[in-house]
Amino acid sequence: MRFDVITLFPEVIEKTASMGVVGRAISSDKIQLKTWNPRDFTEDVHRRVDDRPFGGGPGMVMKIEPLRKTIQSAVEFVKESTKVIYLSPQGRRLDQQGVNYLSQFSRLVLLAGRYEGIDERLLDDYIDEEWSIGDFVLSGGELPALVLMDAVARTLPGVLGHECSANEDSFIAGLLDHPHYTRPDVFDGVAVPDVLLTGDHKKIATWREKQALGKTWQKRPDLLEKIELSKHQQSLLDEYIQEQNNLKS
Ligand code: 4G3
Repeated sequence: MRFDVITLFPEVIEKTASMGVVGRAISSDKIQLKTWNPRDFTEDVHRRVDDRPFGGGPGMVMKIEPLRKTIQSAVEFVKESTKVIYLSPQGRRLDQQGVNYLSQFSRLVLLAGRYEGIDERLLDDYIDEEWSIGDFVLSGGELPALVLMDAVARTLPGVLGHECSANEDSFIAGLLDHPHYTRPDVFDGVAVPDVLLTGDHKKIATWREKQALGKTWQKRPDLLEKIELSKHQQSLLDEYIQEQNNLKS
């Protein structure tokens, strides 16, 4: 999969994307990444990329012409069809379902805005989709672009070490993740759950599913309303709730 990121801060994108899971995906050519700086598409001596908003008020707006040229150059750089995505608080809220949707495209151009955003006419004519990583405002779209790239990259075949680990993770099945433990087997007097030391993989899988259901019920009950539990899952959750009640009384 190919990402082209349009940004006034290409180093932020390149440095961050060079590390960890995404960095390895780039090194092994499972992901291609190129950054595009609108400042390189200015023609005035001052290389201006911002301008004052019509109607007045505080803050600046990204200049329309350098951005249009940057988007067009990025889109035309490879023949492959592409979706042009703008990261903004006004966009569709990104969740794992949205991530899976975006991962079907072989190429995404991500526009990371600065200042108060971009001219509305660019949005209408040059942007295919507007996405948000959450209901808060940041000083730029770079972190949202990195968040989107990371989440999409993890869904691509061969990007995670363990082929199936993306699917077992939080949210993929619509549930929160189960708890994790590592050595030592007793820490601050608290022992690891016995079942995890039995080596009985079937029992461990059942325990983990029950924990995932229980943690979701405790911390994010809204997620349970969105999915249909199997009979088996419902009885695991019932057991979990019963055990919680027993602990309390
Ligand atoms: C456009 C995205 C871009 C308009 C970008 C601010 C948060 C998100 C920006 C605007 C951003 C998000 C840049 N902040 N929630 N800042 O995904 O008002």
